[in-house]
Amino acid sequence: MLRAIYPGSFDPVTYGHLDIMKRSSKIVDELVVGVLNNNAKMPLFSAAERVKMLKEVTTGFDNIVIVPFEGLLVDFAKKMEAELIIRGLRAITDFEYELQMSQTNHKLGPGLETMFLTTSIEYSYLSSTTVKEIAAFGGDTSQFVPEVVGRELKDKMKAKRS
Ligand code: COD
Repeated sequence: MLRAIYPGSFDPVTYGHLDIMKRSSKIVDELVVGVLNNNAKMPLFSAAERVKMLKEVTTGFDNIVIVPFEGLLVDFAKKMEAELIIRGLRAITDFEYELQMSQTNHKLGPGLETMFLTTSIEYSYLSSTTVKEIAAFGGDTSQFVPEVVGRELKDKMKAKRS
């Protein structure tokens, strides 16, 4: 049984993340989407809100589970009995950070491998940061995030303004 972790902030989940989830869930037996719970990163959405959105957008995928985590990724991987970390690569700008992270995780957790899936061309430009900026200025995010996430973004931005 091959269990992998796809870790991230998912603040919020975009179609780019979903594409990586769908593709990697076909490769492994179980995909654990690990949602970082770290307020020091000042996320727009709480971990509970991000988990809720992720659960809604992955209904129908019976081998994807959504689990929040705190602390080191290697400890979470050990706890979940996962042997593989999945990460997405968009552009060369992602590479340096991803390489450093995968090598550090390999040192901290011997035997823990990282597998990279290159972004699908239609999502190569897409990031949660851009989506948040569009939403902050009242723009339409429907091309970038599922409907439920778009609604949550609108509500969050409205609440921030009031
Ligand atoms: N297309 C394809 N892939 C994409 C796209 C897209 N459009 N957008 C994002 N992705 C990929 C990213 O490249 C990444 O692989 C993944 O989706 C998640 O992205 P984010 O931005 O939501 O998540 P990150 O990069 O902020 O996640 C960082 C972690 C939470 C994994 C990291 O901070 C971590 O492991 N923290 C725990 C502490 C720890 O162990 N630190 C030591 C590690 S060296």
